[in-house]
Amino acid sequence: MKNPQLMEELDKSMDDKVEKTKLMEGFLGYIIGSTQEAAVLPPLVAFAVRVQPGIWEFVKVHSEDLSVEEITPSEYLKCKETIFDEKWARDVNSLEVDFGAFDQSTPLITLPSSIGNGMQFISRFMSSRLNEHSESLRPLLDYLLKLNHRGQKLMINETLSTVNKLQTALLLAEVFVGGLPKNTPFQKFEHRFEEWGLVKGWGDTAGTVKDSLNYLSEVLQAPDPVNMEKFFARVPCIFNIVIFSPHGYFGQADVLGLPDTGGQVVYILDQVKAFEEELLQRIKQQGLSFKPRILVVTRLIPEAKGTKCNQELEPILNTNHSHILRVPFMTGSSVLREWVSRFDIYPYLERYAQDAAAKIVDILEGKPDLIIGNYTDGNLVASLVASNLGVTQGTIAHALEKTKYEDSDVKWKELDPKYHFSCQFTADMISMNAADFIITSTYQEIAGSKDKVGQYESHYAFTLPKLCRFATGINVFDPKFNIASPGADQSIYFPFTQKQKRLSSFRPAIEELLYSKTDNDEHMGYLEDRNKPIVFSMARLDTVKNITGLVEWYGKNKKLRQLVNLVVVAGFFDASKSKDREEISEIKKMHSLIDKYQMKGQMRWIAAQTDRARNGELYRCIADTGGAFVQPALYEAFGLTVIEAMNCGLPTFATNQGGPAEIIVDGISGFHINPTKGDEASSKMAEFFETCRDDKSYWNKISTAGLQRIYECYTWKIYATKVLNMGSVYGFWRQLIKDDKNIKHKYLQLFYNVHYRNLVKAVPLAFDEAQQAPQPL
Ligand code: UDP
Ligand code: LCN
Repeated sequence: MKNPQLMEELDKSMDDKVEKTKLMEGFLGYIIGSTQEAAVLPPLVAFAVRVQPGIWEFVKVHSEDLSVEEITPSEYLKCKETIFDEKWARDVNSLEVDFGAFDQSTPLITLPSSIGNGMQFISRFMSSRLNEHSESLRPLLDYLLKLNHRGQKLMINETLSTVNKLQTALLLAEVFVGGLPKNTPFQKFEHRFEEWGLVKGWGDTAGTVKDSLNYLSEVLQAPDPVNMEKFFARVPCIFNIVIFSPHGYFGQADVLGLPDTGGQVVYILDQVKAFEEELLQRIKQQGLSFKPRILVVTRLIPEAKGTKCNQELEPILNTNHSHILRVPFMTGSSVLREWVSRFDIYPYLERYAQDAAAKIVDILEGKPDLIIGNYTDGNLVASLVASNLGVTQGTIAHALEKTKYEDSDVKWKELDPKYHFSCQFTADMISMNAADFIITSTYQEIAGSKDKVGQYESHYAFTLPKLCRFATGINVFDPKFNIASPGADQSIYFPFTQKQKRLSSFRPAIEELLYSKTDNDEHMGYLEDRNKPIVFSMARLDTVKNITGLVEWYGKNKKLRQLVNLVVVAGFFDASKSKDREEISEIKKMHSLIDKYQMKGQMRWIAAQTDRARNGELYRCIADTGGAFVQPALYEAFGLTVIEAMNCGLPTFATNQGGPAEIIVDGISGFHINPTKGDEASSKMAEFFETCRDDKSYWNKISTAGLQRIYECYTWKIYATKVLNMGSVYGFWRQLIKDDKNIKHKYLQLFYNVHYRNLVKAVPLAFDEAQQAPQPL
């Protein structure tokens, strides 16, 4: 039973309203109100109570005497499993995994409000670790002694073999550079530095060198988190970054809107640009002349549908040192030629990780310094490669599928033929636990909100009956969690009011796209009254994106239909041309809704749009009509379209399920809508447009507040600084806890080998029509 059912039952069982209010105001009411889920096994009921974000209590209540007993997460999960598979639940030898057992010496955050600030917490903890006794500083010295790039020593050389020697050298050097003009180039005093055992990497001028020396001196004297963070932001330890994103069509043009190809691609391309800029700036400031390299490693798809996904190496536009590297999926000795759904990708990943690692080392002429994974497949591959090469690893979920589909864990068996969640959730567990740090876009992604469980939080204790019970999957209080929100490319998504920057060359095409009266491959339906504002939405045609939901809400709401037109950009119109199961069913649903609600004349359906620059102008043209953007998803992990629309000054209504709830402050910088309450959502929109009709300034007020929110919280510059600092801090942290890390690593390897590999064997291989069915690997 989920909380709403529980409340309903409570309602039914208590007629007396006063009694009920009394109960709900008391402690028992608080517990029931905070219960997320209850496993009902008469005469027992087991409750999973979420006291605060991240804090759970599990209790068992006996319905006869109302005795309450605290139980462990494992015991709670067993109660839940009993409903699905009693035999397995009772079997003492059922597979139970407790990753928490390996983190005994890892400090955990304790305050829910600090969740997601892992780096600051780690800096504090590292300071106290380095403060413990006279030998505690040795690991920092060892780390610095090993620092090099492609064999060239950095910061210190081997003559500084003790902490005392290092401290003396720093003291001498600091006094020396203090006497130089601030802008004296490092080359001018490089020889002098070498006499003290100090080499390149401290800075490009006397001024920056002095600051770096000082940060380390302070840390060695009495480690403190502020200087620790400042010092690690200066350490030259990241030059080459590898970013994995195997699934979908990863490209720079003609790919957006294709199946499995959306925000993740946009995010990574923008991220790479921001990383490269930040790396160039840092390397210069460090006084070094190395060139950074960034490789985005994806899948090579020979049948590329007119995209460049069949090209092995492609330079990334607007960068000088970054490339897309495409590595094919192999089946035996042949290359898989066709796109394969992200849900069916698992049999290819192990071999892919090996092939990709070899290519990467070849291209970079060595190991990368940081590996970042994206989504389940990219994170698993990143874990395999990072563990193989011994490199710091970060992961990004973009979306955790478990949260998108209700009860997809306990009902995994039902869903497995279609989604292979057994592989996906197990792979997620492996990479979350293997990662040195986890990058998230919002707090809610980790720990939800007061009333809603976070995506990662839902992986704390969960079970896949008959397969594996995760007594501790991942703990959101683990300091590996960090929030670094993405931005939107502001050269593309800028306010509609910046008239001189507007891309007027796109106008005729956009005019055609929105208003022409004919149907073709790119658009269908038409807008009879072009004086009405436009309600606009754009997304992949996935079930969770709920574009069909929005069409239905609009279709049903007469008032809204009178006030505005509807334009949606999503997928395409011919179901027989899609190979994506969800897309096929959504295409069919879309056609039937348009017929059912007779929407011709009021609604325009436009096929997926791949030109980002034109899309930017499209958002602005919608703003010109006095319209709004609607993001109606049943669940949205972050929601890049939300920040794109807001960047263009378009008032935005977005789902309250997931990231958008945090991006938008309801009623101020936009509006929240509840995707499960369509009538309420469409009324809220109608109300907005009525108010705008009566008060011309209201639309501008919301538009301006949306922009303000973006500039304060969602930019790529803030992101790149944070994430590169994470790479540096966690790179040292993993050395500091290497013994514990090794033990967990061995366990993860075992789990991968004996459990995960077996699950993968059950996933059928996709094979091309032109090819023979390939043999299993
Ligand atoms: N997008 C696009 N054309 C489409 C559909 C989507 O260009 O037909 C872009 C959209 O502008 C955004 C990204 O794809 O940049 C979708 O990201 P979001 O985070 O909204 O959702 P995701 O697809 O990642 O789940
Ligand atoms: C995947 C999603 O589903 C979106 O919510 C995100 O905005 C996108 O990735 C980028 O992180």
